[in-house]
Amino acid sequence: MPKSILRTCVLAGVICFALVGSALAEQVRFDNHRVVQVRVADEAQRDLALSLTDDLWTENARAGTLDLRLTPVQFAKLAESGLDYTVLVENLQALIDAERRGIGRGTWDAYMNYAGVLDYLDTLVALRPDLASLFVIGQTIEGRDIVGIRITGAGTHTKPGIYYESCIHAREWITVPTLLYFADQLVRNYDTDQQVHQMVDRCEWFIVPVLNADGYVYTWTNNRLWRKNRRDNPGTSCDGVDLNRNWSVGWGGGGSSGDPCDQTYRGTSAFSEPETAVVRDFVLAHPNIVTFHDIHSYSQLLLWPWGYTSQLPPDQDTYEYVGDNMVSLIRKVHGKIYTPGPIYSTIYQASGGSVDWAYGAAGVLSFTFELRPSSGTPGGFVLPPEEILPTAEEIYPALMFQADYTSALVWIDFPEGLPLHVEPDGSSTLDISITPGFDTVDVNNVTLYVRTVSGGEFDAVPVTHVGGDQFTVNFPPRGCGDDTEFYVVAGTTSGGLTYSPTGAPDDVYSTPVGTALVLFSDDMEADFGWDIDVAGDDDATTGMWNRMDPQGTAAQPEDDHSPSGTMCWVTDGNAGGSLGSYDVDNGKTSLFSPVFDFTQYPDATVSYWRWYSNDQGGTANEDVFEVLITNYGSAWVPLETVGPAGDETGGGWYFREFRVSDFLTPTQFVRFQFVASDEGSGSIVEAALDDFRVQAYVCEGLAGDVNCDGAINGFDIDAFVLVLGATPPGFQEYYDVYPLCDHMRADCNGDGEVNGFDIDSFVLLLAK
Ligand code: 0X9
Ligand code: ZN
Repeated sequence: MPKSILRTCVLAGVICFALVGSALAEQVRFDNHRVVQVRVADEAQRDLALSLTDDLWTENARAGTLDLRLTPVQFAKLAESGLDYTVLVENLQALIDAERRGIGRGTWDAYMNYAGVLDYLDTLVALRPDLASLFVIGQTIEGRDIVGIRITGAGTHTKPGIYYESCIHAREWITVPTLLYFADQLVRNYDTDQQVHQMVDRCEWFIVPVLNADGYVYTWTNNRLWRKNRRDNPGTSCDGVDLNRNWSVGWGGGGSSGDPCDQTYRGTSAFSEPETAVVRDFVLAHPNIVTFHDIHSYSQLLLWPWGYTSQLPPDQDTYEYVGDNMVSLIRKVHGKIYTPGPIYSTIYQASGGSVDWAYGAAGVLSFTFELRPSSGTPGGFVLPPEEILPTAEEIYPALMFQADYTSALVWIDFPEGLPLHVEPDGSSTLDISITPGFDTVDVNNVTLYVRTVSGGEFDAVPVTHVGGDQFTVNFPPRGCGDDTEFYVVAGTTSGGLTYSPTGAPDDVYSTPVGTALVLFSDDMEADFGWDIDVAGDDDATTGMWNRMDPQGTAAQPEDDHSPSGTMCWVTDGNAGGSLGSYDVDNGKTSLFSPVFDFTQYPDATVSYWRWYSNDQGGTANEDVFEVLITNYGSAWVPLETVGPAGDETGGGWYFREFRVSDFLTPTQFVRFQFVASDEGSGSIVEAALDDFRVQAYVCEGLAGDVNCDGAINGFDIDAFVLVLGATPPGFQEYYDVYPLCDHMRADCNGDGEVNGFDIDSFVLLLAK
């Protein structure tokens, strides 16, 4: 439909209904209605509480609380019921009156009525007609257009589609500006925010801020607390169908009602209502849609299927991963805590809901939010306008993360991890795996971008396809001393791009350049100052750490790890008469490394080979093996926790390496601790440690070997002269002859610069 026609009919509709509303209807008032929180101990108390009201506001299934709206008469009954309750709001009407006032004149300072929402969508389209356009998903039961905004940037390849709707429940006003703000950010920040730019190019965004348009208008004109649509149910004076009980998956089940007077009336059949039917048709007509969101208020929850059954969804692990990330992103913005979980167990059973349909029938990942405030907070749906902007701000990064995760064109991973250092001579490789997401990789179009000086230009290095999902690339020779910053870009077969890290080039990976210098290497054949039970709180009764040639059992290694030698640290290396003879029992045993001074080596890494077995015996896979680090005297920080379950809890030597500064700012007293413990009874716990090593990455020691042949001698003179005569900062004349070497090797006096002051030191080095 051309925009002008759409606009006229929408406006005509709004004016028409607004006039009818104000001419005919008295605003429903809520004078002296209370909002109360009731604590219920069991089903019977829950039923009793629900019988007192026809307006359940929300429920905290885990805490056993219900927020209810009560008329003065209903409240008197509650007071007599014997139920335990707290009054949250004494006079709801006063809150509603305050809500209408707004706090200023800014866009997000007050709630917008339906006409205001449509105007705002127009504003966004006018701002960036190249990115945004309006679409009509269908008509409401009263004939209003349900309007959405479609946003997408450059690129004509088939893009992953991301669908959002809010205000399926009319009174949940905060959901409207939350989605409008989200659309606003995508449109307005396209030119200035790398992440927005990439995501807007990558995806096709469909945002429907007011799905229940009739109901929303009605909350402005007639009844602030209207929830359902405006269906005129035949044979009754009760209007409306709960649009979040009208979808086909689980339709008619528990947590929905067949009574038209009920707030959760499901309608006469699944998709009996035009508002749900048109969304169904829209989603099915856009098979590129990969994720679906239905935004509600309130209770500060992040929910996923199922709502109709207590069973966990097949993708529970993915949901938990994405959900945990989303709630931690939300918390970072204004400190608000949202609880993640499946609908059924987190709020209550709700059958025939939108996200169950999106997941169960359309087959896309679906989420539903319950926005601010948390349950038990005065106001509930009537959220003060001061909280509009903070709510919108905290939801934004969570939605971006979710969209990024679910719309990945390809997945870029580093099977060997990210490098903890890069050699200056160009010998360090980066292994990359690229697996299909919405799209597949163009194997000839993968690039490593790398630079040594922060803020400088990136060099593009083509990445080699090894075969299958595997790729590899060498870091080009780097000037020693500065960190290398890098990111990877993978082109896809249909012309998209995927970045790692996602926010590149604003965000980059960073790693020191230098040659590995072993500061400490211990194959455990001799005692280099390890201690056990330093704090004196070990309480294991058997299986304490000792250093020996282990005697093999089904849970303990027969051989240490080192190629030569026989010894390692092990939680009692004796075998004994049975598997459980010398394993860790009844408590913990702790092993402490020597103390290291890292003040000169802020980039130092630690590595070790470890063995852990907890998967045999009575309570298998319940204990953990912990590795911790401290600046002596401060708290211990976890470096890694092995187990309780996983691939590495059944014995076997595994290698781990960490950069110390990723965990703490190193001082001269850094120490490591290895703790094996046995919590339950009956489990077999064994741990071992070998080949512990601390490395730093340095440029010294190489000075003078300017031709990089591994020796300092007369053959370095030509190279040295060449560096001194070359043009900084690139020293190209030198690299033309020694492409894999490092001009900083001519910094013989170690002052960080290459110049005539190095000549004396160079001569001294040659004379050594
Ligand atoms: O009852 C509902 O529909 C939702 N709570 S609300 O207070 N916003 O009404 C919770 C149900 C979860 N959502 C879906 N089943 N889609
Ligand atoms: Zn809702």
